[in-house]
Parts: sequence; C-alpha cells; structure tokens
Amino acid sequence: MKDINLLNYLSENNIDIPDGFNISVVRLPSQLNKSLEINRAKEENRHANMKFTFSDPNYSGLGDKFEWAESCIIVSYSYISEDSSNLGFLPGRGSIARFAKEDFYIPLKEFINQIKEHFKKKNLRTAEFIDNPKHYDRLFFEQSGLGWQGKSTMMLSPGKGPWQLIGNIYVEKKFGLAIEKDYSCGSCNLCQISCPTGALDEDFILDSNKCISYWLQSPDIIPHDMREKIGNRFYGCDECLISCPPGQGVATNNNIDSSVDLVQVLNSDSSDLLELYNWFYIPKRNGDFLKRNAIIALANNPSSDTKEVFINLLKSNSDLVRLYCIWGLWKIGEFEVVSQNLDIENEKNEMILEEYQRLNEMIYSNK
Ligand code: B12
Ligand code: SF4
Ligand code: SF4
Repeated sequence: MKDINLLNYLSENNIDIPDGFNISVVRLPSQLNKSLEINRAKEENRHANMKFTFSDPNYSGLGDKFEWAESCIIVSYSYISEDSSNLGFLPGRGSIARFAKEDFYIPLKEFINQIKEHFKKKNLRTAEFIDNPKHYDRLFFEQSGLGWQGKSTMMLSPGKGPWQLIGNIYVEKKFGLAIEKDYSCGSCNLCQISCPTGALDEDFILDSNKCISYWLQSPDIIPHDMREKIGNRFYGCDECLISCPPGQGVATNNNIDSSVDLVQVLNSDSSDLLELYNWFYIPKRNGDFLKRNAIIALANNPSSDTKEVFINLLKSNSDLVRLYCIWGLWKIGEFEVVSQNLDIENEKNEMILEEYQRLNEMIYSNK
C-alpha cells in the first residue's frame, strides 16, 4: 500500500494547519533514544538537580514508548509576534523572555487536541506530550526534517530559527516517512559568544548550573556572581536565541515595550503574582520567588525609588524578600542603611544573617 502523506491526510480531513505551525512525522519504531544523553547530563550534574526529564531519563528519552504507536507527529509553534520587544531598557523595568510573554502553550495544546480528537473519532489510540517531564520534546525533531539542533541546544528551523515550542503526539496510524534534511550551524558560534555566563562553552551542550533561565526558576539561593549576570531579566533568558542568525528574520524589535514594572511586582501580593503569571514555572508555586527575581532585576536596573522600596521590604514577612533586599541595597551602593532598618539582633533566619555578614565583610575588606 502507498504511504499516506501526513499533510495531505490532514487536509483531506479538514484539519487546517494554523499560522505559525510546522508539522511533520516520524515512523515508529524509530530506534531513537536520548536516555544516554539525558543520563549523562545528570551524572555530570549539568542538570543542576532539576527534575523534569531528568527524573526518569530511561523513559523520557525513549522514542519507542508505545508498542501500538505507528507514528509520532511533531508539532512546532513559532511564538514570535510583531510586538515582541521585551528588553525593558528603561530604569526599573525587567524583561520577560519571549516564550513566556503569554501562555503560548495554549495554541500548541489546542492544535494537538484537534488532531487527537480526530483520531479518537476513528478509534485510533494517541498519546500527546507537550512540555511534559515524561518526554524529551526535542527527541524526533531532527529526524522529522523540521530542522536541526544548534550549538545552543535549541531546535532550529529555516526561517524560524529557535523561536518555536515543540509538542509530540504518538498515533496508531502509519504515515509516510519525512525527508531528513542536512542542516547545520556550520562555523557559526554566535550563541556561545552571546551567552552572558559561558553556559554554552561546549558545542551542543548546556550547563544548566550557569544558565540564567534555570536560575530564574530555581528554588535555591542564587550565587552572587549569577545575580549580577541576570541583569534586568525577570523571567527566562533569550540571549542565545536573539543572537541566532536563522531566527533573525522574524525576531524584530519594535518600539512596543512589553517589559515589567519591577516596583509594581514588589508591591503586589505574592498570591496575586501567581495568578497574574500562572503559565510561568514558579518553584513551589510560591510567588515570593518572582519577588526575588524582581529584586535582582531592579538592583541591576534601579529606578529613582529603588532604595526606598528595598528599605520598606526589609520589614517583609518573607525571608526570601528580606535576604535579597539586603543584597539589593549592597548592589546599589546603599548597604549602610541595612543595619538601620533591619532588626539584626532579632533576625532568626540563618541565611539572612550569613548574607548580611558576608556582604559586611566584603565592604570592610574593600575599604
Ligand atoms: C529542562 C529544560 C530546560 C532547562 C535545561 C535546558 C536544556 N538545554 O537541557 C532550562 C531551565 C535551562 C531551560 C531553558 C530554556 N528552555 Co527549556 N526545557 C527543558 C525541558 C523540560 C527538558 C529538556 C531536557 O530534557 N534536557 C536534557 C538535555 C540532555 O537535553 P539537550 O540540552 O537538548 O541535550 C542534547 C544535546 O546536548 C545533544 N548533543 C550532545 N552532543 C551533541 C553533538 C551534536 C553534534 C549534536 C547535534 C547534538 C548533541 O544531545 C542531547 C540529547 O539530544 C524541555 C521540555 C521537554 N519536556 O523536553 C524544555 C525545552 C527544551 N525548553 C524550551 C525553551 C523554549 C527554553 C528556553 C528558550 C526558555 C527561555 N527563553 O528562557 C531556554 C533555552 C535554554 C537553552 N539554550 O536550551 C523548549 C525548546 C524548543 C526548541 N526550539 O528547542 C523546550 C523543548 C520546551 C518545549 N516543549 O518547547 N529548559
Ligand atoms: S538562556 Fe541565557 S544563560 Fe542560558 S544558555 Fe541561553 S544565553 Fe546562556
Ligand atoms: S547562533 Fe549560530 S551556532 Fe548558535 S544555534 Fe544559532 S546558528 Fe547555531
């Protein structure tokens, strides 16, 4: 029997491919398995203790997950929009990486659900994975012909570059083979040069311990040197994407500034922040972590009222907020006001006391 072409099949069944979407397919069993690579990242502690796909690499990295599946459809959604400037150059503004400007997983999920519903009506089994810890989403991308893995580890496509989110849907139906293309980064290494922290120094390998995107969603105390490198980023980091030539045709910066007012974030209730940014990955679903990010970004990009804002927050009930405000005041050169406004004698939190002492000693040793 002649192979069924996926695109023709979808069209014949009145499933339109919406704007911004790319779609392709891989025939199963694929023999593809990235468990070794995910395990290696874990063994070498490049995963910075993250859970996600690292919780069970032998399953998440496995291509042939279901004996009934005959194909895996790979769907990519190019989320870049025209008003995509988010750099927030003005004092007091923080940036949000473009993938998180709004919940771009919604259109991806909707399209994949449409495909799923279609097969359900035909009594064919499906299993979908969209940013799910049980599946490595980049698994089939290269084999599907949609593009290639760049030195930034991002999956890139001609004309779209890295600005795309990926979902997968296993289906109990056989489709024609995609044609694998021979793309590559060639001698380009702009992402490696642009990364502010050296997280991409090794070709095709990311060290999450050095990645700003990781730290802004980590529950751990952010090291001092990393706080400086975070700059005014509030959530996510786009440096290795912005620098990537294959994506530069689409990633234009307009004059529309969609950056965040950091003082407003700090004056909000943590629970309201959780609601406002409900599509962000926020550790322990605790909005104080977003305030932590805002304090760091504000200290690196202060507005005229930053000192007063930090002084007020030294009285916050949140240990996290007090801890980072001490550093924030140090960063803007106002450390001496900490002892006047923080009740050091009665401070019970060991980490706050350590932070205060460390910064105090640093100032003392520099005098
Ligand atoms: C954990 C995670 C993170 C971590 C770690 C990222 C990483 N590179 O591993 C952190 C928090 C740092 C992160 C950041 C970001 N993430 Co993220 N993240 C994930 C997640 C949940 C798992 C990724 C994973 O398993 N990594 C494990 C390691 C081992 O994989 P890897 O880095 O791809 O490693 C491969 C290469 O090293 C390759 N390799 C090794 N040697 C060689 C040699 C050659 C020659 C070649 C070609 C390849 C090669 O082999 C490994 C396996 O394929 C996925 C969603 C999912 N469920 O899959 C999203 C995902 C990868 N993230 C995504 C996005 C959008 C981002 C950010 C852009 C967000 C932002 N703007 O801040 C950044 C980009 C940072 C970057 N340069 O990768 C998208 C990427 C889409 C794309 N186009 O590739 C994904 C796929 C989510 C989605 N469903 O769309 N992320
Ligand atoms: S997301 Fe930022 S810190 Fe992480 S690898 Fe890319 S440029 Fe470097
Ligand atoms: S910046 Fe250059 S090296 Fe890096 S992923 Fe893009 S094309 Fe590849």
